[in-house]
Amino acid sequence: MALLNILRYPDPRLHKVAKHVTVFDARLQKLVADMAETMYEAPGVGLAASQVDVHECIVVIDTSDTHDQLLVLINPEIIAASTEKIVWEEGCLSVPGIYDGVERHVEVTVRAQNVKGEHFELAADGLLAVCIQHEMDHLLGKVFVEYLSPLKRNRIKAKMQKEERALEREASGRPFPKSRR
Ligand code: K1U
Ligand code: ZN
Repeated sequence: MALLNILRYPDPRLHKVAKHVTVFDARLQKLVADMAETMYEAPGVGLAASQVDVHECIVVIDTSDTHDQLLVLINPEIIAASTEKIVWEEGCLSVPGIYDGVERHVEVTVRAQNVKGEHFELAADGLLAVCIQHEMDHLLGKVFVEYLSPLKRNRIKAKMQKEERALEREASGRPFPKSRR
């Protein structure tokens, strides 16, 4: 297995729309295993393939306390959603350190395929329902900060860009200028 690189907002590749999966082979099994390892290591409770620069409709989720309830959703579709909504404080592995409230359906029913291509349906509420909606947004090229006000979003973008420059400098071995610390 291997750890995958998680794209960081505002990387434009996070806005690509993922394609339907049609081939259920060993390559897909390895990708799912690598995504799960990457999610657990981060640590996070979900990961969409878009976040690791693979633009295919694949999601892994584990919201259990024991980290042993891996859910794999391939080609997920929401087939029912409650009218009741909730504002949930969300995070994102592509926007590390940022948490903010997003309005989501309280309950959703999702239809998806497993890694063998078999169809199944799942009814979810609480964090699992929120996580499914968050990950399915990734597949559509949408990052949760896009639900926030333009002011908040631009502040987050500027903070992430500053962090990116610092990470690039660190990797290059060049010192950070004192005036910009
Ligand atoms: O898609 C992602 O970037 C994963 C994201 C999923 C998510 C979390 C919360 C609400 C909606 C969607 C995360 O996993 S962020 C990290 C996180 O929530 C977490 C990290 C460590 C332990 C428990 C949770
Ligand atoms: Zn995310």
